[in-house]
Amino acid sequence: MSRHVVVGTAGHIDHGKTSLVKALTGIDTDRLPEEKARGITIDLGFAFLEEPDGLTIEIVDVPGHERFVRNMLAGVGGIDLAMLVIAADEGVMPQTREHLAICSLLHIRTGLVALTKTDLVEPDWLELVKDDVASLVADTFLAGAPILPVSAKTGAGLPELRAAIGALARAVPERAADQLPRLPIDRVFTVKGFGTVITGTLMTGRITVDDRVEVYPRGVQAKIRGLQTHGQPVAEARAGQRTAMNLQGIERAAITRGDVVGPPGALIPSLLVDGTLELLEDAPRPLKTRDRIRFHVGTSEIMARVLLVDRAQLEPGERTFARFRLEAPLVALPGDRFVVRSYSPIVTIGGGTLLDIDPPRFKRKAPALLAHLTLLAEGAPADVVEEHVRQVGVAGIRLGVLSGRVPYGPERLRGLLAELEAGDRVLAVERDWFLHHDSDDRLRGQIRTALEQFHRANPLKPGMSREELRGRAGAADERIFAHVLARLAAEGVVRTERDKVRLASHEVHLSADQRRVVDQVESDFLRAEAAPPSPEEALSRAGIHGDEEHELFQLLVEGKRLVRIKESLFFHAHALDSIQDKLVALLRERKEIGPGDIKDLLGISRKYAIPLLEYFDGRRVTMRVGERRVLRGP
Ligand SMILES: Nc1nc2c(ncn2[C@@H]2O[C@H](COP(=O)(O)OP(=O)(O)OP(=O)(O)O)[C@@H](O)[C@H]2O)c(=O)[nH]1
Ligand SMILES: [Mg+2]
Repeated sequence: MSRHVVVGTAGHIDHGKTSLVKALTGIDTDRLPEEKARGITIDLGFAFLEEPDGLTIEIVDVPGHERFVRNMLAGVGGIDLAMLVIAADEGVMPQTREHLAICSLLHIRTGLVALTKTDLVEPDWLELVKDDVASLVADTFLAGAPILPVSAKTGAGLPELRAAIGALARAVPERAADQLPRLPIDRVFTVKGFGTVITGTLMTGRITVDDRVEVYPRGVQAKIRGLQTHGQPVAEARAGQRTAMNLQGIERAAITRGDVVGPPGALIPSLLVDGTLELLEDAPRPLKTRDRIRFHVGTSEIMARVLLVDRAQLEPGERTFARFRLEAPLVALPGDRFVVRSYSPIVTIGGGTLLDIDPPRFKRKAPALLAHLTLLAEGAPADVVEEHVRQVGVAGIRLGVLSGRVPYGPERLRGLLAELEAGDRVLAVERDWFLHHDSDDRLRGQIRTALEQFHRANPLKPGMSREELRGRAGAADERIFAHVLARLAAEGVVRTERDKVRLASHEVHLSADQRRVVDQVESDFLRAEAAPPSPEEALSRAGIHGDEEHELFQLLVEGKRLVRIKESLFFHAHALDSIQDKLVALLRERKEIGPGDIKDLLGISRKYAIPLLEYFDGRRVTMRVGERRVLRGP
C-alpha cells in the first residue's frame, strides 16, 4: 500500500536544513539563483524519499531566515511531522524557538530533532547542547522525541536519522480520504506547451485527472488536465501527496500562493471567521481587540483585525474565543489551525483553531456568541451540525453551504443529517435543504398567530392572502413557507384555496342584519340579470354605504355568487350562466353576431354588452372576427 507522509524542516538560518535534506535525498531544494548566490533558503523547497515498503516521505524544506517566516508558514501548514534542525555548534537560536512555536500552534503531532554539524563540535559540547534541546522541547509535542546527532558533511548519523523518520512516518495516522479534496497552493508557474501549473500538498481527499475544480477565493473554475507527483504523471493524487496540477482554462496571473483548489462550490471564501485564540507565553505584549495582525492558514497570509469575544485584552499564555475581520477573503474549514503574527514587529505571537467560517451575525460580546462558539469547539459532530442548522433560522441551510462550514466530508455530513432528521431535530425541506425543528415550530406558530389575528380582525373574510401571510411569518423563503404550509394543511390545521389561507376552524358568522344585507344585494344582482347595478347602488339599496371592497360585498365575490367582469362590473353567477346559454343558442342559429345583436338579445345597453362579449371571448366561448363574434369550436 502506498502512503504519503509529509515531513517539514524547521530551524534557525544556516543550521544546515537544506544540506541535511540533500544528504538524505540527493535533492538540492535551493533552486532559485538568489538562493544559490546567497547560500540561504528563501522559498520552500521540495524533496522526497521512497521507502521499500511503499512509504513515500515527502519533504518540505523551509527557510530559516527571520524575514522569510511567512514562506516557512506556507510550507509547514500541510506537514505531518516536523524535523527540527539545530546546528550543534550554535545550539538553540531565535528561529529555532519561533519555528518550534509555529509547529506547536499548528498542532503538528510528532517529529524529531536533528542535531547537525556534529563534525564541528567536541563530544562534551554535544552533550550540553543535547540537554539544552531536551529542555527546550520538554513542554512541546517534541517532548521525549529522538534527538539525533548527524553531520551532512561526514554522513555520520544519517542512516539512524532516516530510520527514525521512517518509523515516525509509519505511525502517522492516515489522512482523511473521505473529505473534500483541498489543496492550498504553494507555487504557480507556467510550463511551455502546458499552461498553468500549481503545486501544493493535497491536504485531504483525492483528485483525478479531468476533475473540474475551483480555485478559491477567486471563484474561477478549471479542469485538471494533468497531475504529477515528483515529476511523474499520475491519474490520481491522494491526501498527503505533493501534487503538481496542470489546470486548463485558467491564467497563471489569476492564481497566487495562498489560493486553494477544491471542488466547485464547496468552500466558502469569508471575510469573517471565528476561532479559538491562544497567545504564546513569550509573546512580547498582550493582544488587544482591534489589533491588526497577520493571519496564516494553509499557505495564505492575510491581514486581519482581531476582535476578542469576551475581553478587551489577551495576556501572554492566555486563550479565548476571537473573531477575525480579514482584509481579503480567507478560504479554510473549521478545524484548521492557524498562526497569528503581530503586524510590527513581525513575530509569531499565537494561533488557534478555526471554529466558524462566515459566522452568523452575532453581536461580538453577546453571551449567545460565546455559547455558540463553545458548542462548536466542544460539541459532538451531530451537535455542531445541528447548531449550524439552528443558527440560520427560518431561512434553512443548503447542504452545499453547510459542507463549507463543517470539517466533515460529504458522506459523514449526510450521515449526521440523517441522524438529526431521525431524531426530529432537523427536517429536510427539499433533498438538500435543511430546517431546524425549532425554526419549523417558530414558523408554524407565526402562521397560526397571523391567521388567528386575521380572522379576529376580519371575521367576514374567508381567508388571508398567502403572500400577506408569508410576510407576517417573517417573510420566509417561498419554498420553506410552502413546505410548512403544506404540512399544516395535511395535518388539517389550515385550509388553502387558491391564494387564500384560513385556519380550518374558521367559519364566517353573520349577524341577522348582515345576513339580510348580503341576501338583498345578491337578489338585486340576480333580478337585474344582464343589467346589474353597481356595487355602490346595490349596497345603498340594502341600506349600507360602501363599494365592492365592502366585506359583505366581498363575501359574495369570494363565495363566487358574484363574478367580476371588469373593474366594478359584477354579474350574478346564475345570470352569467343563462346569458351564456342564450348567447350560444343565438350563435348556433346565426353563426355570427355583432354587438347590436347581443343588445337586442338581452335588452341591454352597450355599457353591458361590450364587457360581456369580451368576457365570453376571454372564457373562450366566443371568438372575435373583426367587429363580429363567432362560436369558438370545442
Ligand atoms: N561542517 C558542516 N557544515 C555544514 C553541515 N550542514 C550544513 N553545513 C553548512 O552550513 C551552511 C548552511 O547550510 P544550509 O543547509 O544552507 O542551512 P539552512 O538551514 O538550509 O539555511 P537556511 O535555509 O537559509 O535557513 C552551509 O555552508 C553548509 O555547507 C554539516 O553537517 N557540517
Ligand atoms: Mg535552507
